[in-house]
Amino acid sequence: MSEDIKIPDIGDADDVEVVEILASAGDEVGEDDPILVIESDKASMEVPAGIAGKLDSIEVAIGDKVKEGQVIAKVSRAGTDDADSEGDAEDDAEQAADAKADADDHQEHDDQQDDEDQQDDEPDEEASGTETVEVRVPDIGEADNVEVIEVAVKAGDEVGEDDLLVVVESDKASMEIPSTRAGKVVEVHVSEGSAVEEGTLLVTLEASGASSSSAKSEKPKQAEKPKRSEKAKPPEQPKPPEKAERPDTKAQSDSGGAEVYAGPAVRRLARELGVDLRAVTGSGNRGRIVKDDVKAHVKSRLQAGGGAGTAGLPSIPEVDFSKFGEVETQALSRIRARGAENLHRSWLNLPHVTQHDEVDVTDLEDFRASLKREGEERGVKVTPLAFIIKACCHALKEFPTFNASLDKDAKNFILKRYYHIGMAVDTPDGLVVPVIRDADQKGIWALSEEIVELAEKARNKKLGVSDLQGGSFSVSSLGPIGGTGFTPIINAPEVAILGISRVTVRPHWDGNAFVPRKMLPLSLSYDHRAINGAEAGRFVARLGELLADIRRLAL
Ligand code: CAO
Repeated sequence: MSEDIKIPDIGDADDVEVVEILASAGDEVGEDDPILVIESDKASMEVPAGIAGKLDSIEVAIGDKVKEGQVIAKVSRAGTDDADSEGDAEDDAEQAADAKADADDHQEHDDQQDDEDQQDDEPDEEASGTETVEVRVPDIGEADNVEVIEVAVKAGDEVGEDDLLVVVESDKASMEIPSTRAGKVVEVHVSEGSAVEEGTLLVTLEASGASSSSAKSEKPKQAEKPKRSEKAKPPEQPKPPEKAERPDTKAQSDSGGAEVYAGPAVRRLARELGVDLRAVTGSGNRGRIVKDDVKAHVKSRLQAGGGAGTAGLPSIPEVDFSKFGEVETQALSRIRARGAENLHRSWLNLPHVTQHDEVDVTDLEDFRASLKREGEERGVKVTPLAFIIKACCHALKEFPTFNASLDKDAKNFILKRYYHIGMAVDTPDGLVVPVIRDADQKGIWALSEEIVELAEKARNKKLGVSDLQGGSFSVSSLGPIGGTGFTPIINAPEVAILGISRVTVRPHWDGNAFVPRKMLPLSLSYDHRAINGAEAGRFVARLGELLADIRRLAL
């Protein structure tokens, strides 16, 4: 049986706006899970389910005006039968009676408080000149320990009546604390992150238009008299929802001045993600920032990739190089620009480590030389690369996590049962990485043919999309060019790449004498989230064994 979720006691407000809906029909909710966010001109508040169970329906829409007791959703209580429901109904009735009694008590108390305030405030109305006014945390209705999340003023600032001074936030609500008088800020007593409670001194003001020179003595719940004259709650308290129409929002940040219009859940999300809400464009009602805006902001900053200053990185200063000599501006080719984006993304997202080693390929090179005549007859040039790719396939079968990707949350390996090896090719337009499919099933002749074929296609811009997709591991050979080692960047979402440098002849101690051996430098870069150092060391050592004695490739 469905039960109603209702708007709880929200102070003396009777018409507040639904600004965000956080759950939908079918959702399983816990007692404390927020269902929606309501907001008045001064405060926003998450409304929790209050009943754990499955939501049957949401009865309000964004923009609706709601008041205490209004049904906002229907829920089927988790793990109850009808008998329980009856019991619950009785409990509810009792609770409702208690709540009403509480509310009456509060009203009485509030009325008394108002009378006191009225008296306290009377001398102020007669005053003229300047007066020192202390603005304190008002009755915040729930938690006695809330956090200051924004300080909108500093000493020396001139503020108007109702200008925002400080925003405080608890687990469930954020509240703007405005200045109750126009004047000059003498001292700010809190900073962002300060824990405060009812009565904590926030700001001292030199208020204009009053003559008393001594600091106004403050009692908790007493501050300056507002313009309103009707009797209700102590007027100095920033109100919980009071009226639905939201006038100009002045949630200014301490350093900016740009307006921030967002609820507690959004502010919390922004803080968790390190997002400055002043930079976020709100898509909600009247420009209110909603969670999706924060997420879209983060996404666009990440997608900006190479853009200066992204993701909180310090930006590289723009320099006018023409001050130092003649310059020419040349656009990056499309391939180079796309490559730059991919490389940057991989470099930023994957913790790269590179394992260097040297492999004795003397026997491999002798064997390769022996194939020269046959190769000429076949019209195929055999380079070390074909053997290296073959050896990689063997090693990848023995070390499956190298032929894998991590899933989005880096919680699972996606192990690939195919061995499609990407091969970095240097072209005049930039680097491309065509893929040799099922390289493990191909012999040295077939691999050699395909290496030449793909390199030619790459240089003649003849590669199709399918030639560039599906790689599970990559090899980047700078052997023909030179070098003793380098740090290749992983072709994400792959988790490893093997860099090859130039073979050189080196003296090797064979136990009796130094003998000349051909040594091939290997540089394996790996994603340290997926692969640890010992595994990388073993993988490279195994590659060394296979390349040092290529008969093992036949085993
Ligand atoms: N050490 C010494 N000589 C080597 C060698 C090595 N590790 N690897 C290849 N060579 C030799 C070849 O045997 C060949 O010599 P011969 O003509 O005398 O037989 C010569 O160098 C040229 O080889 P190649 O370039 O024609 O063929 P390849 O199979 O070695 O490489 C390809 C093909 C496409 C990978 C390569 O041409 C290429 O573009 N490499 C650049 C890749 C790159 O830019 N990587 C950096 C990316 S950043 O991570």
